[in-house]
Amino acid sequence: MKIIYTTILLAATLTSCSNANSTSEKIQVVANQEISDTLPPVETKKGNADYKPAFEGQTRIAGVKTTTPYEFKVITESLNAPWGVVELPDGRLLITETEGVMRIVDASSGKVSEEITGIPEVDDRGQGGLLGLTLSPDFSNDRMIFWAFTEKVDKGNHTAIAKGKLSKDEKSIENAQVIYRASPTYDGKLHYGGRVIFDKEGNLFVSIGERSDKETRVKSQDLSTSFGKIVHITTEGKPVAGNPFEDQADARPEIYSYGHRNPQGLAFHPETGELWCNEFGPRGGDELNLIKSGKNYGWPVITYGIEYIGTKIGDPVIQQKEGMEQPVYYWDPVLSPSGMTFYKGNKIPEWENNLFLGGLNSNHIARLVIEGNKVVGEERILADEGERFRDITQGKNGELYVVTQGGKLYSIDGK
Ligand SMILES: [Ca+2]
Repeated sequence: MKIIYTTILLAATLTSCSNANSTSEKIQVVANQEISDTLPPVETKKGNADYKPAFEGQTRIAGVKTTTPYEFKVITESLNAPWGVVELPDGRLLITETEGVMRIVDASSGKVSEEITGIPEVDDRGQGGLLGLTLSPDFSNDRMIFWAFTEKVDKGNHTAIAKGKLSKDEKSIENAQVIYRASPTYDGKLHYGGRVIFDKEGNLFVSIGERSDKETRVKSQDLSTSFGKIVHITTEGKPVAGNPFEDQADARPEIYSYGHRNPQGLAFHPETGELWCNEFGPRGGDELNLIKSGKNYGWPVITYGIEYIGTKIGDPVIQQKEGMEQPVYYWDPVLSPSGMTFYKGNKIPEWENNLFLGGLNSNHIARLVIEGNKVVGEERILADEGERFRDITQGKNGELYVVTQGGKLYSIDGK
């Protein structure tokens, strides 16, 4: 095996006290001077379960190391529990904060806007609140924003999708409307899912969690509820024509795939156009899945994880079953994956079409090299920052933007 030399250079430290929004800015440059294609897996800790993967390379794939020099910096650290980030057409960033606030950040100055008003109230207890967001494909003209949130109602709450227009002065959301509500309502504080993205036809995919409890998790297999599902809806919140269960009497017609636990990451592969999804598993069972119409992703019948208290899951305890999809990749110990994006910039050629997933508990960003719908390499990025990485998106100039639970917004780019 070749030897890897990693150098982290502190390239610049800029501090300004003249502006209330400015922060001490550090730019770190990462340069790896030698390459190797046969590194050991990045995960070295013992797994929680001793289950065997369904195929070679389904977990603990060979490590890889980026050789192109790249840099990262903190744009601001004054956000409050951000959950979703998207780039506006002019390069600024629109960010949700879980307590129910959206703000715009100027990536070049680090300036954070006042809170944007007009957003319907959210239930931000536990894992709830204002969650993922996406812009209308025609945002430059219609200024429409779509977002996921936890809506409080009598006797509980549910994941909901709303839309509204960003006012010309950017101070408010106009005519906010809830277009979709996951069903049924449940009195809990966990597992909402909450990512929303547009497909090429202008419809929305939404990830919805199974609300965590033993009595709700089985609903992931029940097509009459939206728990543990990926749903496919129009911008009016209606089921998309051609959805797989539209003709099944006891099934919700918006369902696209089922058997999910708490899916928080959705992204389309830039080359194949296929939909990928990550989900929080139980202890030792985080998954990356390739989503196909009408398929069953197995929770809670099959899983590579165990209960947090250490007991096994399932009766019988199985990890594979006919008619249930295997994850493309799984993690044990877990990553706690949230937002994710495929890289399609040009400054770091070796990252082309790689998948970047924000890890919360793992305190790093996972970079996955994917070939032929299989993971062939894994690297940990920004692992020394000690952050819980919540969402990651790509700007039009190729830079990655990442928000953390602790309130930071990073940019990552080639030198
Ligand atoms: Ca699964």
